[in-house]
Amino acid sequence: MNETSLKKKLSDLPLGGLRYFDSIGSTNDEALTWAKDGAPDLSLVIADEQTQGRGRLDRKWFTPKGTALAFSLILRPSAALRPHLSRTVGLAALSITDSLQTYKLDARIKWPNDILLDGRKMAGILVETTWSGDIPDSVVIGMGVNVMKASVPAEEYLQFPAISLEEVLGYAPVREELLHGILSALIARLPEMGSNNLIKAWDEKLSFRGEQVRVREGGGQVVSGELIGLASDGSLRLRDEHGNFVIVRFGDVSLRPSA
Ligand code: BT5
Repeated sequence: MNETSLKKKLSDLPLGGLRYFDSIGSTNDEALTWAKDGAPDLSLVIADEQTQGRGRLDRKWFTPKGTALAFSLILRPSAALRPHLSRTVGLAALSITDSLQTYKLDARIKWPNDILLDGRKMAGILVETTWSGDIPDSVVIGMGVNVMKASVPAEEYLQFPAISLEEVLGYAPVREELLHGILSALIARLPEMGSNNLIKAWDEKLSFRGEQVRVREGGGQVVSGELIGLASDGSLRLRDEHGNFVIVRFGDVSLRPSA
């Protein structure tokens, strides 16, 4: 991957700007700084390697050189889009699952931000927002996608099993082409952000529906119940053992071991 080939490959997309790095700490950090410095809508930061890639709650994301996609897209939300920003992670997740249809793969979304193939994590999403007072000024959508086998970290670093596209397909897709597919799918779905179509499509791709799950919330509490689906803002709905509906806004879903 290099800057010239990337620019050529992405030239038909309405990107606001592009910054490419052979190696970087985190593309999300670079994108947040660029956003504060006035990056235009749909500006892209991409790197061939990350040395300080981040997940949620300061967890690490591994991007070994030349093996994966690691990029961050900056959105400048219009006033019409702002009420729907809690759906951004769904937009991002769907852009990956949509683009994988090109490879005839039915990827699933482990709420909120993991993309699964064969029940294992092949991509993760980190959405971060910059604010001007109370108004969201920019949204940075970071995505890490395991393309080659060598992108998958050793098991001791993982809380959940991981996989690469190469392992599933038997070959590694060209990273620039995959990136083009994800970005065009995301841009195509942007007008749906305010509509129920987005929630419906996201809901249809959820993994573990109808199963008994545990969700560890940001604060550490654990909620258990049957996974029902999404609320209209993208929160997760469970039905607990008393038959009550419970809404979870942030957390990690895992299957509940059967007693
Ligand atoms: C995520 O967090 O899954 C969000 C990952 C976002 C990464 C992108 S890469 C471009 C941009 N720049 C950044 O710095 N970040 C974004 P979370 O749900 O918290 O999952 C993190 C967990 O995934 C870690 O604790 C590991 O167990 C596991 N993990 C780390 N690297 C992995 C990989 N390459 N493949 C699969 N699992 C991984």
